Amino acid sequence: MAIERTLSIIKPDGLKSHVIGKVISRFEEKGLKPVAIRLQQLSQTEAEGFYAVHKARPFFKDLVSFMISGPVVLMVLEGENAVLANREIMGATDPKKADKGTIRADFAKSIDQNTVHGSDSLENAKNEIAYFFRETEIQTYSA
Ligand code: IDP
Repeated sequence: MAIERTLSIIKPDGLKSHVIGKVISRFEEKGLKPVAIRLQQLSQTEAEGFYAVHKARPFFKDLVSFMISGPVVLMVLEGENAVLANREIMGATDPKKADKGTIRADFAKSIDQNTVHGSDSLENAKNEIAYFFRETEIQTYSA
């Protein structure tokens, strides 16, 4: 089993519905350790850059507006197969299709306000972590 790091974001709806603690507990309970955490208001430029891969999609403008509608929690999660493990804990993009017990099924309102972001590959995780965190902001600690 490989120890990986992945980027997690608790989106503005997660802060407005006061589930930061519950979301982080889901990760910790499944062996994903937060090794960096920051609360941040993203600028439009930061949100557009982060979601640049979706630039041509019809929902891009609304996605960016939503992501800057309030602060987010940026986190680096570390653990065994962290990229896939995080995606499983998050659930499907559309909360209506997400399995029961996943973060999106339990806390998200809609596909465009779906509470969490998680990197979808190890390569993207590396780039997304570097987009928001310097290596010196990421800590290590054992169980
Ligand atoms: P993911 O967050 O599950 O990886 P992506 O396909 O990478 O899903 O899309 C990024 C984000 O864009 C989603 O989390 C969701 O908030 C938004 N999004 C994706 N597809 C749609 C859509 O069809 N309508 C509205 N928003 C969407």
